Amino acid sequence: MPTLYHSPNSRSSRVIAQLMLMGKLDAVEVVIVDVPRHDGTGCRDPRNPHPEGKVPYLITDDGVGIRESAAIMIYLDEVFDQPFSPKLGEATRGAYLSWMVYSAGVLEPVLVAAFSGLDHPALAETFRGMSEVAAELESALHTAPYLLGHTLSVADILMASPFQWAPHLMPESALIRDWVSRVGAQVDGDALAAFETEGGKQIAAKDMP
Ligand SMILES: N[C@@H](CCC(=O)N[C@@H](CS)C(=O)NCC(=O)O)C(=O)O
Repeated sequence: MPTLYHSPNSRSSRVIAQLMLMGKLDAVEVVIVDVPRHDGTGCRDPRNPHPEGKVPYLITDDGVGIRESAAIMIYLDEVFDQPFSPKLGEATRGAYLSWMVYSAGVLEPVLVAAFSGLDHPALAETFRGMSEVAAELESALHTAPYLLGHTLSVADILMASPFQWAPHLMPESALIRDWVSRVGAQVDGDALAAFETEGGKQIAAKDMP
């Protein structure tokens, strides 16, 4: 069974959301770990094997460590027969891969620059900015409810997640706002909240195996 290192209300929460959507939360061992938080709480957890103590981190059945949310989400979707991604050879496979890599390679740095107030020509030259991100999302969403068309994919779960956690970073766009709500509504919010609360309690009590 793969092992997922997860900290509640963090970037690994989107992997938990994916597992819940797939009905596979029980097929992965989830280890709750602490991480340092921006507000100064939390700390690096010695039990987390991620080379920098980050989450998410996945150890496969073969003992291989996978880092980066996009890689972990692609891997888990594939391990469980791709319920939320186009199969090899399907027309939307390329768009799916584009969104998964765009999330880590463009969206994340652009969001970090935006909320940190960083403005440097090299950042704009390399990644562009929030207006280009908004234009990219809108061009996919103006004809369909999800990024790949009429069905939810892992790309929606990953790309929408920063805006679910930080709605103030969401571009001013009804198309994007409605898509973020639509994606959020697919996940059982109560079950996810209960899971996160339980994980938070374990960390608070340091009641971790
Ligand atoms: N690009 C990575 C980012 C991982 C990341 O920065 N995770 C945060 C949690 S939201 C973390 O573990 N922070 C603890 C630290 O930086 O030590 C991914 O998406 O997997």
